[in-house]
Amino acid sequence: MAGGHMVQGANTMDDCIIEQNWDGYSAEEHGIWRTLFERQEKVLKGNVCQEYLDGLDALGITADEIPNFDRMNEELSKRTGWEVIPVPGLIPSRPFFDMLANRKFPSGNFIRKKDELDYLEEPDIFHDVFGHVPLLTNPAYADYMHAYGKAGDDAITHKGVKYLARLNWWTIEFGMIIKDGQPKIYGAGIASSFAETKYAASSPSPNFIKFDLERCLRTGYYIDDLQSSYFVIDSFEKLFEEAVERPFVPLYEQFNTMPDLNPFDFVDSDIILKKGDKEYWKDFPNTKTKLK
Ligand code: HBI
Ligand code: FE
Repeated sequence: MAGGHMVQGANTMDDCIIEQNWDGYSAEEHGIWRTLFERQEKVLKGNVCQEYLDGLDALGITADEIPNFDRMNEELSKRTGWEVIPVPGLIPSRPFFDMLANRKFPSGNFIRKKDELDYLEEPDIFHDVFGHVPLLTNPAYADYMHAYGKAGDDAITHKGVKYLARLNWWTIEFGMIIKDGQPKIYGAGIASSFAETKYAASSPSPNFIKFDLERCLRTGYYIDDLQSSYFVIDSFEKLFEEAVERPFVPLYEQFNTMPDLNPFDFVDSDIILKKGDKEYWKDFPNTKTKLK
């Protein structure tokens, strides 16, 4: 998730970490979790990758209540060494990357209000835990997230955060994976969003383009609307291999001298898996924000 205000002035991991205070959640807040969970469970069925569902199961994440991080981490750390750490919201890039580089996933400890079920600025516990955490039980995806975090330090030093944020967007947030010839959901921004799940799963509008690392590093995105294109990986193992097989810094230096790409117009190197009819985007640019 991007957008929203950062935790001001925090620069080390410890500055950003707070208590989850699980006992402090009200019945109403557990009720909002249940509403969101049951709504997503219905629309994700048949449209999300099996690895995601296996993760929900493995961690005992259900509609019944907001997950308790200590309990969830006992199982998660046994499987892939990851643990979920409560933070108050978006945190600055440096502690964000440092946490991922230490297999710590920062999750908001708050849940959205009833009147903001469908869009909120800051990643809340439903976006972070329901969206991101289940796949951290999958070893290949967990290794990818770790490699992604470790790339952060160089990105900050070499003006590459903009590119890493795009890679985050097109994989961790809005990535799709091919299963039996069909694109299935794995990105947290889709899995935790009612509208985007239905749209990615069944709208004729979006393009589906084969994942390519350089294409994703160079392709900007809009934070305030559904995607016009999705990038589709073959497997989490291949995504991890692409992320670690060569250094990113030379790519940042090369891309800094080249124009950004956008998610609407194809480029020659694109392997198009499915060309959308762009119906949803016919009056582009209908977005209020600029390409990031
Ligand atoms: N902070 N809590 C939180 N969650 C995020 O996903 C996050 C963040 N800070 C920075 C950030 N993401 C992005 O800038 C990175 O993806 C580059
Ligand atoms: Fe997110």
